Formats: sequence, C-alpha cells, structure tokens
Amino acid sequence: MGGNASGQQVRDVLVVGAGFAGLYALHRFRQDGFDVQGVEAAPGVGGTWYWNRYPGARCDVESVDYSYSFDERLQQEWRWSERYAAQPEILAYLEHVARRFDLECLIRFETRVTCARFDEQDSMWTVGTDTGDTLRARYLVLATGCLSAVHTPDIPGAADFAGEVLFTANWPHHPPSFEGRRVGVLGTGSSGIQSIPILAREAASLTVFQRSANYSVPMPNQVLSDEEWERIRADYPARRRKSAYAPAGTPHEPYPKGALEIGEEERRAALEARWQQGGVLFGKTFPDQMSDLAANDVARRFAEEKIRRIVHDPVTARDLIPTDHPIGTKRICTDIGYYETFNRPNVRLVNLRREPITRITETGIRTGGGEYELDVLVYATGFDAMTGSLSRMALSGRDDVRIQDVWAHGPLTYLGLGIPGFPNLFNLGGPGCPSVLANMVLHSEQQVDWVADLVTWCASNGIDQVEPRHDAAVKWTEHVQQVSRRTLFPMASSWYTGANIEGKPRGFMPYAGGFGNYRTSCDQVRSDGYEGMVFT
Ligand code: N01
Repeated sequence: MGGNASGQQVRDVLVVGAGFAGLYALHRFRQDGFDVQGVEAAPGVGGTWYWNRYPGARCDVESVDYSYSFDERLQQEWRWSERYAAQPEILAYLEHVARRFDLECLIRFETRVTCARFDEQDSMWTVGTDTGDTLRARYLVLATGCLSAVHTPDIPGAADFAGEVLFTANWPHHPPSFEGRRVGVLGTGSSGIQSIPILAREAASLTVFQRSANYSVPMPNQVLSDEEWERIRADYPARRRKSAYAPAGTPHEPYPKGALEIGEEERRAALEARWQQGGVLFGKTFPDQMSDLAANDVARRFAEEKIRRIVHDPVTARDLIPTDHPIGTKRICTDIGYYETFNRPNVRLVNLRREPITRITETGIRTGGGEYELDVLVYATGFDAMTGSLSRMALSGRDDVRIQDVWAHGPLTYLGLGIPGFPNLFNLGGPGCPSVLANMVLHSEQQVDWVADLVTWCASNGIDQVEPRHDAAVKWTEHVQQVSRRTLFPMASSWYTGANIEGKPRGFMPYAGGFGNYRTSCDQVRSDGYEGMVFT
C-alpha cells in the first residue's frame, strides 16, 4: 500500500463488487502480491445472490458446475445438498469462501461506487463513493455483474399504490407473509417464473401480469445423496477439464446429430431425454437448434405441446405460449411447477398484450380489460443488463471521455474485458464476452486469471498504462456481432439485445461463439504478447 501527497491510500488494484467474480479477483490479486481493495454496495458478499432472495430463487446451472474450481481443497470440502442450489445455499457458499480465504477484511461494505475517473498524469483511477470516500488505485477491476442494475418500469400511477411493493431483485431479508393477501406479479422472466409457484401456494389470490410469454423448462432438482456426492467428488477433475473449453463452461454436450438429420421418432426421443434433463439445457438439445430456424421449430413445437398438455384451460395455455421469438433466443427459464400453477383456482393470468396496463391505482392495477385489486405488488421486471452497472456510474477515462459517449451506439470492447480510452480498467462478465451464455463461475475465474496475468506482466515490465487499441476493439466487437448473426439470438427482443430498456442501443451483447472459443482467443492474445493492447 502506498500514499500520495494528500495522505490518501493508493492501492494497486481496486475491485468493485463482491460476487463470484469480485471475490475471486480479490483472492487472486492478493495471492500475486498486489495491494488490493474491494468495494461492495451490499452489507455482505454474494453479489446477485445477496440481493435476489425472492422465494424460489435458484440457479439454473448445476451446483457442482456453478462453483469455484481454483482450489481443489475448497472443491472437495464443500458439500452441495441439491443438484440445483437455492439462493440461501449459494450465498452460504460465497460467505464460506470469503471466510476461508479471509477476503472480508479487504472489502469496504455498504459502499457504492458513484464515479471513477482516470488521471492520465499519474496513471491512477480516482473513485468516488456514496459514503463520501475517495479511493485511488492503479488498476480498476469492475466485477459489478451483468444483471445488477435493477429495471423498474415507469408506469403511470405507480407511486399511488397503497399496498406493499416488493422487488424480486431486492427482496427483504425477513420474508413477508402472503397468507390471506391478494398478490400481483408483474413480469414473467426467470425471476417471475421461479417465484410465481411459491407465491401462489401462500397467497389468497395471485394475479400474473404477463406482457410477453417466455419458454420455461422444468428443473429436475433433487437432493444429492452421499453416494451421488462421492461420485461427483471423484469425478471433479475430469468434469472441470471437460468444462474448461466447452461451449457453455459445463460438461454437457448436445445430441450428436442435427435436428433435421434424423427422423421424427429419434428427434422426439432426444427432445424428451433433454426435457427430462431439464432447464436451459433444453435450449441446446441439437447442435443446429440455435442457428437453424427449422431445427429450432422442432424443439419449439415440442415445448409448446408440453405447455398445452399441462395447462388445463386452453385460453390460458395459448396465452402462455410465446409468439414472438424462437425458443432459446430469450434465456429459457427454469421452473418448478410454473405451468401447473395456472391450474390452481386462486391464480389468474392477465395477458397485457390483450389488455395493456393503463395505470397503477391506489388499490391495484387497471388495464384495458378491468381493475385488479391487490394488497401486494411484486415487480419482477428485470435489469438494465450488461451495460447498466457501468452506465449508472460516472465513469470517465482518458481526456475525461465518458463511458456513455464511447458506448453511445453500443458497447465497444476488446475481448469484453478492455475498453479503448479507459486505461488500466477491466470489466468482468460484461458485453463482448460469453457472459451469461456460459457458466459464470468458471468464466469469472478465466477472466480474472487473464487480467491478473496481464497486470503481473505490466508490473514486472515497468508499464504504467495498458489499454486496448481502438482498432483491435472495433475488430473484436465486429467479430462478436458477426458471430451473433450466425445464430437466431438477434431474432428476439430481449435484455441480451438491450431491447427491454427504452432508448438503449440495440445489438446482441454477449459473445455467442462459445466459452471454449472465447478462452482460446484470450489464450492466443496472451501468448502473442498481448496483441491488441497498447502499453505506456
Ligand atoms: O428479468 P427479465 P428477470 N410492463 O428481463 C416484464 C437471470 N436470472 O429478472 O418481456 C409489463 O427476463 C418483461 O416483459 P417483456 C437470467 O439470465 C436467472 O426475470 O419486456 N411487463 C418480462 O416478462 C434471466 O434471463 C435465474 O415484454 C414488464 C419481465 O418483466 C435474467 O436474470 C433467476 C414491464 C422481466 O423479465 C433476467 O431475469 C432469475 C412493463 N412495463 C434471473 N417491464 C436463474 O438462475 C418489464 N416487464 C434461474
């Protein structure tokens, strides 16, 4: 740790965010001998798993994959209780990691970064926070999460509602009781779809306000027996090796043949097997499913049949079937009993395409079709994804250039990690990398390792500033766009494309070329002496 003329502490590295990526970054930089400081808005570690405590919150990636691989002893000693971990267990895991590696002492909690400015003269970032503190560091690592900037729609009359208002993305620590209450849920993405079955069991009545239907596949969750756990533990090294260069950072593989290369019977068997395997994996049953509309249609029709078979009322079933996107082009939701919930007598679905909301009133929601009286209104309305956590802070680089200006027409990055004009800054899990299309935990480790290697290299070579060349960032960003055009992803208006936020530039933001290919590109840049980066 150093100091400057004003007595301010100057760190080597400042890490913003204490979720999966931030915690590993703190560990890795300290291990490499850097003086590292963490800053976190929440009172505890966990990132998205700290805030998203809504009933039913659960990860759609298997717990054995959605966990750190960097330390074999950690991997062997932590015992996951379920195949798909629920939020409390994931949070407990992250708290365990923070304690085990003594990371909490490095973090300033309840401190939100409000601005960050690069000072060219001394090659330092000056960071302001909502506690009034100013921090200085040579390197700024943003581990602020791609789904952390909460989106609350601006609906007329919202402030008039006299009942209780809840947000899935900022759920109270003491869970409210819904017994005997009339509950409304606005939004049917993953958060809404996971919480709706549980709210329906407790509430007197549940009204689901759906603007766009989403595809959801049941999660075949199960308690992991000791026998199963021993098998997983023994297989961990092989599982991790397979995941490291796999398209989604997990060991699962699609069916060996394309959907259109096989007959109807074989297709249905493959789809049924994948449906039973459950969750987001269904979106990748066949290798051509996300690139060929006809192949996608095969899987889409299969999923729609399932919905019709589960939901008794044909009008409700029809309303629950998406009409505006190929399956998987919006993230497939993973549920436990979602469609079955609509067979309950206390649950009704309001199709906002047929009867749009006109306003929120003191007593509920008014639509073109009527008045819905509510005691509780739950917003499950998503996030300003991928860029929101950066654009909501006053972030300025060389010559005071603002991130909002550099990204005015969409995010420009090199490998997703570097932004031209923003020296010594690295953004983890944001636009331009596989991000949410991959297992975020292994992805975070891969990115942190790459950045830590680069910072170590700079330190040992007397480098003050490192940033991507503008042309390298343009080339990478064009590559990201080109790859997405080979897929069906751009056909959906989703948070992947910025379409859920008014005025946000449109474009498919994650790198859809696969985690393995992304890792290979990063490895290649490193072995080519950090080709594409400028050093001063
Ligand atoms: O958010 P979303 P989410 N009036 O953006 C609706 C991850 N995640 O928090 O589609 C009415 O998907 C909006 O409608 P529309 C996962 O990656 C993972 O649910 O814009 N409705 C939509 O239905 C996921 O994809 C897990 O027409 C309005 C909903 O709100 C991502 O987070 C669990 C509206 C928002 O859905 C985001 O999921 C949870 C308005 N004015 C989340 N504005 C797991 O691991 C918005 N909506 C399982």
